Amino acid sequence: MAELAVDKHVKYILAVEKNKDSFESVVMDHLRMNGAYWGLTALDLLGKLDSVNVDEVISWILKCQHESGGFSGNIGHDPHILYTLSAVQVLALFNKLDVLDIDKVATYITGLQNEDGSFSGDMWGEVDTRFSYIAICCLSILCCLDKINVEKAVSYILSCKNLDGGFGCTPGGESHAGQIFCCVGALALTGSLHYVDKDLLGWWLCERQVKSGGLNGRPEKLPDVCYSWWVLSSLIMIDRVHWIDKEKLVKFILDCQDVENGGISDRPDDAVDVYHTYFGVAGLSLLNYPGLKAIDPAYALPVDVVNRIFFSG
Ligand code: GRG
Ligand code: ZN
Repeated sequence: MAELAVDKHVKYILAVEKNKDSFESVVMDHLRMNGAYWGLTALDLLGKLDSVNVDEVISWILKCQHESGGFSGNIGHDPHILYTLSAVQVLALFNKLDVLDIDKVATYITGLQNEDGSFSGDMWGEVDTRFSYIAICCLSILCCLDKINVEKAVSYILSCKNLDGGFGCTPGGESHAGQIFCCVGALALTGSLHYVDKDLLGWWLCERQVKSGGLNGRPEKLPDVCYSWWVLSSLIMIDRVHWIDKEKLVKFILDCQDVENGGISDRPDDAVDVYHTYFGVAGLSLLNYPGLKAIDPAYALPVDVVNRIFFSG
């Protein structure tokens, strides 16, 4: 079986980060904050975070913060909860959470909770269980979960649970692996996993594995490397990861590498991007692939980073 081309992937990620005129950088301009989280977390899992200029990254992140406390995807754009989590995660990676005015960030997030416990993504109001996860994950990293109504947040998430055991983006929304990660992650971080029927959900999730070994995001869809994260992390959180064939999944992810130029794609022979490179590496980390740092399935951060946040000082 092919091996993980660690050095090639490191080179690829560093090149995308540097080459701001590349096609990928241009199309990702408005969500550079997410890109920074994907690329830098992948580098950390690969053991190469020290090849990055920390001060440059931190000063750029701070330029993306708004008066409201929220962060935008790039300088001069509007703040959104999506980018706020990425900014906080990247600061956590570098052990630089102390540059933040924590109350200010927490106030921004708290202000996005609605009466029914759900969260909007920004001032325009779109509601989605993705934003519930993000709010809970971000506040938990900042040790401020007590600033929101956790009970209502949990009950909103539970109202998005379907008869098949999965979760959707709003009540009645179709089960989708990405939304399941968000809901299970939020329930895990709030100590509420007992509300999940683990066997029923575990069954739905393990049925996502197709013949090639890859995972899809819902029935009848094509496999995609990013579901190695969304599905696998959920299975781990509900303790049912032994229900899939791990070896076949490792092979599927490794088959999606560009072994010459680095990077990982969604499916074998497709074009690589940083997003799938991150989720491929993160998936392999969840599968205990040798040489990679372990990643926490709920925080989506390296385990040593999570331990540093909660068990140091
Ligand atoms: C910290 C890891 C982390 C995440 C932050 C943004 C977010 C929280 C979660 C997103 C969850 C989500 C909805 C992921 C799914 C993304 C995806 C691949 C969507 C594609 O959906 P379709 O329907 O594709 O276009 P399929 O695969 O169903 O054909
Ligand atoms: Zn994908």
